[in-house]
Amino acid sequence: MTKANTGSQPVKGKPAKSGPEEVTVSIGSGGEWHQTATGDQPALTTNQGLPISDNQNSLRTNPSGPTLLEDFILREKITHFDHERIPERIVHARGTGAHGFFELTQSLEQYTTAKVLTEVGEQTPLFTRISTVAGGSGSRDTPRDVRGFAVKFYTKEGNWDLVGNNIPVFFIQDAIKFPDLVHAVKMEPDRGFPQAATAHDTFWDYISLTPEAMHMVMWIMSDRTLPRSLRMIEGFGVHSFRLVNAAGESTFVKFHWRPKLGLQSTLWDEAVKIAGADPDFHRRDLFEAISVGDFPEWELAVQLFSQEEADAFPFDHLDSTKLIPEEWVPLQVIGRMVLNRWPNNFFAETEQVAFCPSHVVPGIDFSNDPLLQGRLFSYLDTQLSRLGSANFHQIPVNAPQCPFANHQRDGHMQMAQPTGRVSYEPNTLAADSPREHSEAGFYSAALAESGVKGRIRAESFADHYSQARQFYRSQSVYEQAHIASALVFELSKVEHPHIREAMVGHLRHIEDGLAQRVAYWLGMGELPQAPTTAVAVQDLDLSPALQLIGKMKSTLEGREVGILIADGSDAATIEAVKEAVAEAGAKVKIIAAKIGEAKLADGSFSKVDGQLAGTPSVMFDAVAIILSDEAAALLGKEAAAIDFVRDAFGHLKAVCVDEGGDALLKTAGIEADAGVVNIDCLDDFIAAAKTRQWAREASIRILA
Ligand code: HDD
Repeated sequence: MTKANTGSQPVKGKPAKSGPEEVTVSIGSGGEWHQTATGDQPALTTNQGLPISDNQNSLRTNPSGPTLLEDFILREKITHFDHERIPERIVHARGTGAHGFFELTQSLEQYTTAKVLTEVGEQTPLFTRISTVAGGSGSRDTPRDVRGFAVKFYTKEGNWDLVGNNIPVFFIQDAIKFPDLVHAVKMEPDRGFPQAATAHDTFWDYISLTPEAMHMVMWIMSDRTLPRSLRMIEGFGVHSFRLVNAAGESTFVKFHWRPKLGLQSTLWDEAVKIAGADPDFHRRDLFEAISVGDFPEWELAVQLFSQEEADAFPFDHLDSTKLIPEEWVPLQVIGRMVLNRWPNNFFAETEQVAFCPSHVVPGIDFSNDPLLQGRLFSYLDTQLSRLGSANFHQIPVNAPQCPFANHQRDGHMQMAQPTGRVSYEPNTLAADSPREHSEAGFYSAALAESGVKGRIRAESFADHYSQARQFYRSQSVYEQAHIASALVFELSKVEHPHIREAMVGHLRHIEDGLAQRVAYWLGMGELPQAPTTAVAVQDLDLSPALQLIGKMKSTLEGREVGILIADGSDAATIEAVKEAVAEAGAKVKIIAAKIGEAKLADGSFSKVDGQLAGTPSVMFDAVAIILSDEAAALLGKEAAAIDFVRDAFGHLKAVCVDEGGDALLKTAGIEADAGVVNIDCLDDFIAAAKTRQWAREASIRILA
């Protein structure tokens, strides 16, 4: 055995080596554990490769003496630790990423030369990072917020980054406004709060002075910003991009990601409670799905349109505060994305991945959207300060997976070791050095540009309300009510009455009924004046495709059902629910007040997956309550059990009960409705569990 320091004196000098090679664990003088490497294990070393004999005690002269500056091992370890953090992203700091692939199912050869969009059946590796926007990297997963949806395709022709959001429009029309928008939404600089929230004065002050944001305001106040799972959100490239074909002709394109599992959101109260119960709710969900091989999948769809078609739209296709309704330009599905591998290391990959909208491949080009044009600069710039080096493309998650070569050299943290004396082009001295490629190379779409230089906003960008109105009016009554409640919540947190009034003024252009609702609950006497508009607000045709409820799938796939049990619950009933739920494609968790096992009525035991207080019903899409009469009486006195059923009911979930479950519901004061199903009608429960009980909402919330 390796000599261990088991005595009261610290080891001084080298211990004598003896005995076979095996792991030795011993307690040192400070009471800490030492683990000594065997022949099979690598030695712990410094960054210079020096084996370390003691990783627990620093170098000192005697047991009560000072630590020596000479201790280079201590200094190296602490110095590295002190520098472990890099600046977090100014926005989108909290994100979750995974590897996967894109498979093209329909060629766009007619429109583009990009191989990733023309080679049907090819699988292009990719890395996707989904994020919240406002919160810091340590904030929670479920604030009301836009979700970033960034995909890096490692194509054969270089990296293509499609850096979008789960909302198809944006707050502002010109990138020069972005720093102000972000400063307004982030925590207020004098007080350092609120974290990950828009419900504060500076955000709404800025928004109230930015009428172009009103369309986006409708989206962010809708349940789109409260996703149930990252696997259940859409993604949008937002801007009009260009596809360029072999003849040099270009077509405008908008990119859409559509989740295979359909859209699904939580309710506000649910999202708030999830944040407390599991701040990593979305990250854990994605991690767990990928670990069990239930790979998240999205369709990639495109909207294609010509300049002539764009000219006929009643808005400007270069304005990122506008979308093109699916009913006008239908979506064509061209491929699918599957996320099938969790990163080996969060920091190395998810944190260091660097997306830039300027990363395109031949055949994909930009439009003159002034928001996009500014983004083309911003991302490269931010990566330089965030990752600290112009060589950030050498970090494995950022490196192209196709050959790449140029004459850029040196710089901070250079990893490559180019050989030879030539680092310039053209040259005559290195015949095999990289050259321009006239065929494979990237060409910008050949467009004629002319005009008078100036700080210009196109007149065609002037209509700020018509699409906001179209969005609001296209929603179901429940969704409209949620938008109104969200606005009331947010504006109720605003301390300055003039900001609230300005916002309600804007709402009047969207829908007077909405303005009235919000004004009422904000306790405003009279409706404030609507601001003057540069152009008349139009009544565009409604677009049902903008609804969230309309895009939810009636399914239990990818969902989870919680079964609340206790000692004495009926084994056969539990088994029947488990089977039916599993058959419908959902996961099941057994919840009880006591962790470990529950002894069932027939003497058998059921494993318990979650403790009641730590696994509230907000974690599930539907619940079953299966209890003996005694257990129901006991749990009737337990707040966590009452909350479990009240929240499930209040969050419009299907609830399946046996007699004991029914008794608990009664104790909780719940009046059963069509979504509360007796265990005898298990099929009805499964059908109800596949959706939310929207009709219930009017009985538990004021929707007017
Ligand atoms: Fe941005 C990050 C999406 C406008 C400047 N943005 C960032 C990320 C996403 C978006 C998904 C996170 C990428 C990741 O996971 O690392 N941003 C958008 C969308 C926009 C948009 C869809 C409008 C259509 N962004 C926008 C503008 C600017 C920026 C107008 C600046 C002029 N965005 C940034 C940034 C970030 C960023 C500061 C922060 C971290 C980063 O880039 O890598 O450069």
